[in-house]
Amino acid sequence: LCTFEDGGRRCVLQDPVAMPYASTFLWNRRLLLQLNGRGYATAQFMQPEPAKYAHAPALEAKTFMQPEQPVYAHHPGRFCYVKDEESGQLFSAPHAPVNRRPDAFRWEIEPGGARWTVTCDGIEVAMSVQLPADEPAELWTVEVRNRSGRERKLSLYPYFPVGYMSWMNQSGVYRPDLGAIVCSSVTPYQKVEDWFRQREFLDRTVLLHGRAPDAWEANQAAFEGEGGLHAPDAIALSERLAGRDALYETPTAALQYRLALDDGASDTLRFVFAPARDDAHVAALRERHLSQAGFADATTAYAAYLDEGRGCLEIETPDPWFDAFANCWLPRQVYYHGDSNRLTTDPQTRNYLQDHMGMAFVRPATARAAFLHALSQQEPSGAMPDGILLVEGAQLKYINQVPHTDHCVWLPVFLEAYLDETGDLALLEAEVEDRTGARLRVAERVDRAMQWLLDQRDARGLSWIAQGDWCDPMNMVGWKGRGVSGWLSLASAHALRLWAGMCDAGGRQAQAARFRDGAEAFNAAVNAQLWDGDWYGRGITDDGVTFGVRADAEGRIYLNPQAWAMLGGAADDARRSRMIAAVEDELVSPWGVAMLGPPYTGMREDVGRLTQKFPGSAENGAIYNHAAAFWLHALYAVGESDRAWRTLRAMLSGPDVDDCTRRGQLPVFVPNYYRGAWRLHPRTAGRSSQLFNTGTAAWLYRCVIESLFGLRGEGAGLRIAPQLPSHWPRARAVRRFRGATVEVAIERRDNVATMQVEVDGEPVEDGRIAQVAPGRHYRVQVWLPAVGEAA
Ligand code: CEZ
Repeated sequence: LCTFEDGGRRCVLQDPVAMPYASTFLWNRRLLLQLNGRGYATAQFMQPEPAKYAHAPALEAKTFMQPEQPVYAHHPGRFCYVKDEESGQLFSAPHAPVNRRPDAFRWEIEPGGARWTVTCDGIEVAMSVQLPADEPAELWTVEVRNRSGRERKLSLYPYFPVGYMSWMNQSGVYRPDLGAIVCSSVTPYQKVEDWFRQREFLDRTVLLHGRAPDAWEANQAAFEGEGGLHAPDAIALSERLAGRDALYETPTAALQYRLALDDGASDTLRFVFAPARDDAHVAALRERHLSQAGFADATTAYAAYLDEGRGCLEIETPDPWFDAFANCWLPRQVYYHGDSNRLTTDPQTRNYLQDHMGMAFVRPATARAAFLHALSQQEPSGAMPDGILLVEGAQLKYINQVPHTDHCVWLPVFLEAYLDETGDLALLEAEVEDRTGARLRVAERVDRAMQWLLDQRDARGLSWIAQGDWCDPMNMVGWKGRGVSGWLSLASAHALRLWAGMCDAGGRQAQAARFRDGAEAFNAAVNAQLWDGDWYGRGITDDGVTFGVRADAEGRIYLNPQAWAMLGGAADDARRSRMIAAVEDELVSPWGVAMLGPPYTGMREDVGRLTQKFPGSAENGAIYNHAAAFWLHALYAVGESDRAWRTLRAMLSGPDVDDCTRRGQLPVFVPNYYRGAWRLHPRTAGRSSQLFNTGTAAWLYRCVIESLFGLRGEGAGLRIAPQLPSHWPRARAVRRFRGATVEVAIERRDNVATMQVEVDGEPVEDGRIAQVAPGRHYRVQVWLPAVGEAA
């Protein structure tokens, strides 16, 4: 059903219906394109806010990429109909809209593109897409080959629906002078000031062709007629598309090529599908891209772009799917987040800092710049804003207008990873000017942020939650100003302890002591107020009700407080084992660890919007991978390697076919959630959100590098302490670290009581390369105790 090829760099799905929503995504800095195997697509581009150029027939959400997007016949997509001129038989590639069962189907997903090869009645159609490195445009190739053993007369109809563009003004027309179907619109607006922003918009959607077609259609209704998309009248009832325009009617872009192919003969067509501003822009698109050389240039440029984000680790383990994911797809997803900032102009501060925590392992200079940029938007109070504005004129929108109180936590969390990876202590001394003109060193700014966390405590010593913390939709625990977050109190303790450690290292003992005391106070408060016997409660509402505790029928246990109590030192050994046991009992499923349980089945007004989400979806008890990744990180922190491995591997589908079809997820990205609620809704449990925007990627990559393979920066050196699952007899890795290459072989061996590390043949007592020299190549051998003898 689904396999990896080319050393894991190509993922292939062999069936168009078994995983109908399985998807991949492509991006550049200005365009995001999610494609599913059947050809449906969801895209957005930046101008500078996210905008659409292919629309659904009805209104669609534009705030962020939506989870589990359904598709329907008119869903945007990129298709090619094929008609046998003699028999009238019809099929379409990739699969929709005709949905005819193909004789062969292959969807190949690669880091830089996707390609479908579909065969029906001896006609093979290969459709592929790639992107330019830095321009909103899709470059499509359609190749048709006659493998039927006889001569064939065919019509090929690339069909790129454009959908309902605008209620103010929309139209479509074929422009022979531009070699394109040009669909024009005016982005709707009402406020006069919007016009001056919008007049630069790319309000056209164009389908440019390399070779001139025999016929075309720009009118959606005329194209479909009574036959609908499965057998459009324009194709089924006539020899030629009729060449109609759309005049304040829904436009479309359909072309027709009439081909006579001898047996074995083939033909190749190229197209560009893109938003455009005006004629000159359309002409420039043609000029730049529409040739074999233009496409080849784009391939090279995009490959170079991807190469900048190739990550710092190559591994070989007994699990080839995991290898493919960790070597290629995971760093790619981390890079996507860090380089595009999820294609928003005001990323949530916590997302921005965590995404760039991941970027520290991929392109540290970008991570550094992002951290400084975030700090330049710190409030004079020390608070961090809800979102970080990335471009001139950007505004805090949507969720960023809702006050959340956790943003400061992510500063030391970022710094820990970044400094371990780079050793760049100079960052702490860099000066950052804020909007008031105040210039402070990074260290002083983080001091202030930590002080802000300390200040935002109630009389019990717990953190106010306002309208949310890490959990976005937990908006009604504290909106009246009294409710507190147990998780945030624990996370603050962790952040303070991390920062205290960095203060120590920088010779700032007084600050270190102050923050360490603060952390202890947080932990003591949580231990006094929120320990529920077997786990920590999630918080206390405005009305003084503790929730996330055994007494709750729904939302009885939340994962995050347990994870962060382990990270931040609140839980002693006894509590830790009780918590781990409780998480096993209540939250662990075959698809990973759920974020809370049992899911809420109705609104709880003192918890908020999260309880209204569908049970088992998103924050309401899904296997929310971002939260599971915190848990993973915590498990590694306390040496729970086997449990950690199970948590980690459950984030990834396959290779088991049932697992793949149930999740519907290809192992080419980690989705933000898999459905939970396996007791309430067993039928849908495990199903992927198909949402590739997630803080999971950064944490997962960090855990693989620093914990599973145990190759973590420490001061001027590299600490080597792999935590392989006990059923792995061996594994290998190549780690790029501060300009050096470290080649690692890990093996279990009888008669070894504790881990032993040799560097270039010499035993190293503390498992550490003390001073890593750039340019050097190290050979590391790690011996682990054979299973059962682990010390
Ligand atoms: O967004 C994510 C946020 O981007 O949800 C996480 C949070 O930590 C991230 O910062 C957990 O709450 O509004 C909502 O209800 C949702 O919570 C979304 O905003 C959610 C989506 O999954 C978007 O990716």
